[in-house]
Amino acid sequence: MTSQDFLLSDAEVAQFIVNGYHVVEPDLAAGLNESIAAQLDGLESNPGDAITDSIPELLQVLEHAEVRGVLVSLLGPDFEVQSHRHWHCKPAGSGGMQWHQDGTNNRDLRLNRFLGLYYPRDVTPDMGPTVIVPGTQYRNAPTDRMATYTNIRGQIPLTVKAGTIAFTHYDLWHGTAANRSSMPRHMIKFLFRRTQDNDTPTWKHQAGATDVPTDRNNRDRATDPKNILTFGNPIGVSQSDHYKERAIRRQVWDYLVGEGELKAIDG
Ligand SMILES: O=C(O)CCC(=O)C(=O)O
Repeated sequence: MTSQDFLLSDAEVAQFIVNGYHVVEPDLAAGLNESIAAQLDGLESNPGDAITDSIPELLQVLEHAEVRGVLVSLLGPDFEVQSHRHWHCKPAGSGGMQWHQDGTNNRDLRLNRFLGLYYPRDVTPDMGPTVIVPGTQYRNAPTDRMATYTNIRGQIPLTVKAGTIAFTHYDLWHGTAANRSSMPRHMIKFLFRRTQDNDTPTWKHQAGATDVPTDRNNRDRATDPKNILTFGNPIGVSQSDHYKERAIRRQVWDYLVGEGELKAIDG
């Protein structure tokens, strides 16, 4: 199968715009996850960006057609795999990591950069899963304030099967739970970047996909992009916040389909 077979649907792109993440479990070569996990177990220090030189098999994950299908869908065919990548090892017994957004936030509606978090070993609830808060990607919060937040409604621990890759919007709020198990938890973080604006959708787009009636009776069960973009509310924000989010989502969608001008996010 090629990456074309794995392009996202309109509904999946809309879900990414609303929730800020998309999870895949590609059918990786037999033994690949086990081999990578064993090599990570054996590393004595963190090679930083050179993790793919230390473990070249990691490149097979990036080259998988399903991974490429997601990247082409969301960033276009000329997407770039950035040189920064990092092995996030949570040793057995290590503590959690506070809520944060990465780096200097993008605040960019072009959906031009996001993360791919690859887990070569099963992550159970006690192994220090990454915890994400869907729908927070358009909200800037001062990191020192965010760090004081505790249980945020709607948070999702990424308890995943070996070989899972979670693609997360660059500005999605996230943290890590403590590892209370006796196993190290491994995650390799990759960064991907758009290099070209879209002038046409780069996923499995159906013309007229958003020309459907608004369906207020099925808000939580929407399966078409228009109603997903309109009614999705992963963390149950209030009506006025939801109204603002909807406007942002429509701008992102219009940008991705190659129409519409981006306005200032806080306008
Ligand atoms: O180790 C993790 O689960 C998350 C790491 C993290 O928060 C980050 O890379 O910014």
